Amino acid sequence: MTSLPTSRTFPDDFLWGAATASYQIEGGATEGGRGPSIWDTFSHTPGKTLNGDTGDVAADHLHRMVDDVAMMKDLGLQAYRFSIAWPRIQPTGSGAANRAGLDFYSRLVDELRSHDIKPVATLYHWDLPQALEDAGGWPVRDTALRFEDYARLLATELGDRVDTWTTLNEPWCSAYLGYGSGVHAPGRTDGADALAAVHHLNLAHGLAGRAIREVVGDHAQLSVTLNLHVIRPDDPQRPEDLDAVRQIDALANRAFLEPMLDGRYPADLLQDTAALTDWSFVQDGDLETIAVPIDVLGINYYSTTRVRRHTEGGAVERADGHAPSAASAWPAADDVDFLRQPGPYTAMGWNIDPTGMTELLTSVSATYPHIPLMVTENGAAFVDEVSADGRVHDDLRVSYLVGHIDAVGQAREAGVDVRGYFVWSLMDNFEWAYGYDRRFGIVRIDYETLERTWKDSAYWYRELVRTRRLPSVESARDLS
Ligand code: IFM
Repeated sequence: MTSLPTSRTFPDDFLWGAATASYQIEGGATEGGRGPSIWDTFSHTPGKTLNGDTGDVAADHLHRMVDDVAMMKDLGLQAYRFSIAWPRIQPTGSGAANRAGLDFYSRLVDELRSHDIKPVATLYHWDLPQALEDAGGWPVRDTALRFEDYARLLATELGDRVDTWTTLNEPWCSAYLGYGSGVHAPGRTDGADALAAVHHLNLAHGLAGRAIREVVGDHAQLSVTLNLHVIRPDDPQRPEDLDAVRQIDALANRAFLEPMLDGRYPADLLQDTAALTDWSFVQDGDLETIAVPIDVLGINYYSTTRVRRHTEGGAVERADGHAPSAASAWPAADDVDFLRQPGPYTAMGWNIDPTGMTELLTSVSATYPHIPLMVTENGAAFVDEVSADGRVHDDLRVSYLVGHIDAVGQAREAGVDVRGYFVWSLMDNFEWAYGYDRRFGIVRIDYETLERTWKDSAYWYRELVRTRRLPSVESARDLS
């Protein structure tokens, strides 16, 4: 367990929040005119999720929203990052808005604001309307154009009641896990499609960002959230391994950062993937659109990635887990080994390394010093147990948070402009292909009764937000 000194403090204007996503918590999958999304189809397909779990009920947030917001207030949250289910707003992904869907998010935003909690809305956290997937999904351009319409509808309805508009959450996952390895919905496995999806997600970000700006002007912040990878060479002296780092960095990080922030695709990315695609889906003007100015860049960080160039015959090593290192997700990178790294590990099998957080924030800020950063997700799944005293003593999660939030503090000390931190997640939820088996929440959900129980990490987080000083791991058990 990490027992760090508790001297780390954060300034008053540093924003503390918690994050969730629509399909992971809402439930009510067929209510209020919501259409099916790719995750409904995928999770209802036998063998796709652990135990056949689906988001049909999830944490039932759709029906418990008012109480959940009251709980956020009790936690002292200053901001809440949620996502909007596209198929609640446009059941088939295009056309007029569904009033019941708009009303739900409108009530959520008002409820948050009445409790003085800033709404941070993500437009797309993976629940693509199934009708758009049937028409080709993210590998086709039209999906990005439909996303622009959807963004405009929401900006018009919720406008400046939302503090920050985030276009996409982790387009890496949508493209490479959805269309490359197929471990996420829609479960397709074609490297060329995955790369076309990368571009159309980038384009969707640009089109939606421009539409939001047109509607809300400067009355809200514009953002996007990327799960950037901290990639380490197996042998820092081996040129082949350094080149593998370069290649994976291009696919994982620069494929999104450069078009969005520099208005270009990396030349090495185009070369590395030339056998799969000529990138002719990039049309004139796309890159200017994608480079819509943003106010803040959201960064999600969980663990690090270690790679080795696989030069001769012999066994190829593949690390466990679907993200961030499932090798089959990476187009044109069959000769890159993703190595299991030194522990300790979370219940996802992901290595715990807070130094990666500092390294990531520092390196992004060195390349893009003018863009403020926000940690929009960080947290860990562990096997939680309810103790005889009725509490969940999740020391491992508290320890993870202490290490990583301290690492954010170190980046700030080094001059990085990080403006806030959102823990993933407010509550246990549907962890995609892992169903309800992996618990990331600081609040426990009993999936039988849907009762919410604060874990020690929730009390600990409330104390952090209240005092702006990192409480020790040991103190968490005594907080109430
Ligand atoms: O649960 C996910 C979330 O939806 C996106 N970022 C990573 C989390 C943990 O896997």
